[in-house]
Amino acid sequence: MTRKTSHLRIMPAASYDLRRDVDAHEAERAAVRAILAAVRAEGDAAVRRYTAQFDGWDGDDPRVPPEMLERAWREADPAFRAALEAAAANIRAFHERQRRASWFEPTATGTVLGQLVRPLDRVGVYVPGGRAAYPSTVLMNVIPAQVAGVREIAVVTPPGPDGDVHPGILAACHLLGVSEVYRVGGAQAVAALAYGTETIRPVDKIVGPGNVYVALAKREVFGRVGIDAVAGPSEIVVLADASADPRHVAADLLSQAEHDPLGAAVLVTTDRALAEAVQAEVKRQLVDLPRAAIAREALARNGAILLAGSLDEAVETVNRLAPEHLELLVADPWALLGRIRHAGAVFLGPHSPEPVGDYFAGPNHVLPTNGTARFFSGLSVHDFLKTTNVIAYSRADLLAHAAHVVTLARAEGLEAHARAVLVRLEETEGLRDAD
Ligand code: HSO
Ligand code: ZN
Repeated sequence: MTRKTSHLRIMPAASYDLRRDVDAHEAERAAVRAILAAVRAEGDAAVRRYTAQFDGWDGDDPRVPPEMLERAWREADPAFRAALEAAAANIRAFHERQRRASWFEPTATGTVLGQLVRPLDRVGVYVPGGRAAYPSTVLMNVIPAQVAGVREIAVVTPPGPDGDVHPGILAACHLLGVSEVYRVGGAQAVAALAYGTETIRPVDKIVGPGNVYVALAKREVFGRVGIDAVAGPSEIVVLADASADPRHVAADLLSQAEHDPLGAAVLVTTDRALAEAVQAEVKRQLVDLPRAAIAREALARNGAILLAGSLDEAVETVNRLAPEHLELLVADPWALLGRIRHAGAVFLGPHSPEPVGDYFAGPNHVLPTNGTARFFSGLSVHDFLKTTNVIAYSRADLLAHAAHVVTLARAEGLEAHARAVLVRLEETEGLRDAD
């Protein structure tokens, strides 16, 4: 509307930043707090009221009946079913590699130390509806939980006005054997999962993307339950040299720009000719793109072509941006990989367009956005595991190290701690003088 231009601006690398403000949502935060409090106090009745208000459905049972799940699978296009099955197999195989085993380390002096690795008991997966209703999100959130060994997985997703749910989402649930699916969305879904209602039992952790209300609600309930990293709009940074095909670069930039008007798509290059060719190519490819309006807005707001003076500057820029997705479309991508410090996922070479990772290759597509790849990782099996420390001290070690423990306890003024050790020494003949 106001921004008709499909021009990606060419600018110096140093003048661009990917980070978008995440804390400016005071009005939404107040609304979310009210919803959380109401669901906590009133349970199902409040969930139903908000579902009627926000989704236009006033059904009395939020559970998706088993027949609905089965029908979604049966009536799905066979090609879609086959693609889902193949993708699920790849995603499962990749995540199997991430399993961690409990470990126990016996020492020569008879002590055993270790860690028990255990799955969470019960997890809730939020699957958005509307413009971002993606069956692939079901695969990417549910499969790592299943591989971790989580026994109970509840999916929540907003209904349409008839109480219907996106059939592709239901088909994906059916394929994965998820039978606990609720037609509830927004902050009320997060509240139900965190606090529980008469119908929805509370979970230990809530994962999955969502709009600003969902994201704020997850932050509010964090601590009572676990949450995954709060995902923002999708981002792609392409680092390309003269060897890159401008049509590939443009197509890949648009692949993430079409997600969301707040998405970001950035080319970093040392090659001015490539920069100009990509600029022209993006314009050309936008012409018949069904979601051109969204992509144009994303490019106008957060799109850029960054010219770097050297490959070093290009690499530094990428690390500064810490993008969710990074493509290395350069002559020797493997030579650059060792210098990449911050990115959610890296795609190497001309045959790795980002959507291959979104859907199919196996790695997770739930990745850190908004610069958080500096300290967060993509969703993985580890997000559904936790550890319990194990200490089985031997008599010999207790005797040998008692003095140190007692010293540290007394240094903190904690005499009862000291005595818990000393009482055992007293039981051991001839060791009184140890203290
Ligand atoms: N690129 C998105 C994930 C996605 N793409 C789902 C297509 N469907 C965020 O990484
Ligand atoms: Zn995508």
